[in-house]
Amino acid sequence: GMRRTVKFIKQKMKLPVRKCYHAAKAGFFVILVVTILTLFEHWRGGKRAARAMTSGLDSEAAYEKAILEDEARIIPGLGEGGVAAHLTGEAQRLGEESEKQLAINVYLSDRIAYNRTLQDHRHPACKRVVYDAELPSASVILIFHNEPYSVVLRTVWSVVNSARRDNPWFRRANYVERGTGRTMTLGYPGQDPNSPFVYLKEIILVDDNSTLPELKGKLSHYVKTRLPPDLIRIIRLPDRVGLTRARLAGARFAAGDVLAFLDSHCEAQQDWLRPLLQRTKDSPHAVVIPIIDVIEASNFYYSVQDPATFQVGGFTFMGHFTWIDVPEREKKRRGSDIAPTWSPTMAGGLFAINRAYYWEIGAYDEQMAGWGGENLEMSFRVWQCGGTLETVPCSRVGHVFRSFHPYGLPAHSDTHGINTARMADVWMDEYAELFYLHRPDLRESPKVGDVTHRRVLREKLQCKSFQWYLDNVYPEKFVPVRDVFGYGRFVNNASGLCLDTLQRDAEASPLGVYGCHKRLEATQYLALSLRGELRDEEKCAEVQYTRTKAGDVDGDESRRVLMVTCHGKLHEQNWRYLPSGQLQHVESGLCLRTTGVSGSDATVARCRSSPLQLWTIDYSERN
Ligand code: LR7
Ligand code: MN
Repeated sequence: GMRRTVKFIKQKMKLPVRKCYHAAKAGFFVILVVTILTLFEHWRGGKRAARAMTSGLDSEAAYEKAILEDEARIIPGLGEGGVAAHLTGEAQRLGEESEKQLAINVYLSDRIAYNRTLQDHRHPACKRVVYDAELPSASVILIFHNEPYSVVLRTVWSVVNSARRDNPWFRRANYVERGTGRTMTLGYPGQDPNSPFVYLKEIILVDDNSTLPELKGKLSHYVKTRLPPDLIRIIRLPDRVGLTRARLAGARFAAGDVLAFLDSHCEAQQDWLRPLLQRTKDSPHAVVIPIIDVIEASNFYYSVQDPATFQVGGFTFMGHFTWIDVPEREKKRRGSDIAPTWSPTMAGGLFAINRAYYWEIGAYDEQMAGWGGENLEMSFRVWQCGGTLETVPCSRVGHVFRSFHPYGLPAHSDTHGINTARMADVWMDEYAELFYLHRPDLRESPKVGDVTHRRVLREKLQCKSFQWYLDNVYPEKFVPVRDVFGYGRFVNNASGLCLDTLQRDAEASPLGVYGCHKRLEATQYLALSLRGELRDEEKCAEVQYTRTKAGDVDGDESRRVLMVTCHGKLHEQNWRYLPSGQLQHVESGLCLRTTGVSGSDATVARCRSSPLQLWTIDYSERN
């Protein structure tokens, strides 16, 4: 150290030893000071950088300012109670503009209170239901990709407000436990009785890699400063994974006894959670669905026609979810208008399930990307593997139905088709063919990927067949290879043309004829049902006619045949196949014919022996 330095100075500067000591000391002092100053600067700079990185004071202030501006925009009372909200003049125009772009009137949404109240639309009998004081805890999971900011917040607020302990409807709750007679405090086991919330463990927001900036720091800041502490968690996914995997991410994170999923453009009605929790407690293998009400995308009207009637889920072999009326047999079985009602399928976005059961029954097929398919997959799986799917009528949640996807989906990939093919390959057995009839391009396609692990799951859970599902869960479903006298192509003897829906999908479109396809295809896949309908999956051929005073069919030539949604009551949708090969419309007595021109409409006319009236059904014909 010092000694060597002194020696060095002595040699270089040729100074006496004592002076060298002084010089060395001074030098060390300078170096020390400089070092301290440098370290201090470094520390300050580091602090500054760290602050910038964690979106420090500056941006927090900017978020706060932006949120205050948002709040100033809200028009008190607008849309309150769930009534339709309207703006006028320029504001109305801007609203319509935003709806054209985003499928929701976002301009209007930004001006409706995020925590607006809703009128109670529940069936009156729901108010008299007594629930257990102690129920499972719920993790409510909301997933979003580029959803409108104010719409997401309204969803969150409705969940928060419906779980507040000071809500009057909780006062009617059962403080004396059924069975034991113990006096209970509302909540889930282990919950702090002083918590302002009951049954709600957490709300998990899963951001499926949104790109809208307001859904990032500003949303986090809003949650931190305006919503109750320690209740809401935001998971930011580093990649866009699609809705199935976004829900999986939320579920992996959740700690509640029950997972309750919602889309991020919903408003929950009061006391929507308890009926769902009670049912999953009573029947842990029940996957439960609220009644899904319509919130209108253009004016946020929370619309309910009749609280006593609601629909349950059906499906088409094309792989789409449909709404169907509650079947008569089910109305008898459930026993009451507000009892849990079996549903053959679910729409997919709004449901609750016991968390352990969710994993046990196979969660989701994590190879489903984008949008679509997961809803029918889960529906069939739950039923075939021993669970039930039930609408719980005392739970109602509104959902904004949009006319298009405002967000982009993975480029050029038809995720609905691919996901549905994956579903069909695992769950539909031989009926998968009815899907591939609509999507021959996906048959054996590499796009669909490997489904072995899902087949293993099906094996492991010893799930029942799709045939069992059709026979027992959804016997009303028209199955075009089962409930028929004959099905396939209806080939005209004279012209060789086939009956064809000509891809006219609108209600009451005329049925036509077209050159027969080599392979059976969806537009030429028609059936003569055992009850006597000439139909495809959803629509039945019908003839509209009048009679003269004498009882004859008025002007009996060349009436068009229209494809109208089957009503199951026959009447003008009733046909019979005569031994001659003619197809006779029963009520009018007229026979189906064609002029023999490809692409023309099929018609009915007085029955006569003409090969233009003779038809061969080219697949099966039962006797
Ligand atoms: O890549 C995506 N990542 C996402 O996180 C795409 C979407 N999402 C989010 C999106 O922000 C939204 O919150 O996923 C949620 C559902 O997407 P929507 O609202 O565009 O779907 P949808 O309401 O049109 O479609 C219905 O069918 C879908 C099939 O995959 C899902 O199951 C939806 O949840 C489902 N919605 C409902 O069940 C609500 C009732 C509608 C009906 C009928
Ligand atoms: Mn939706």
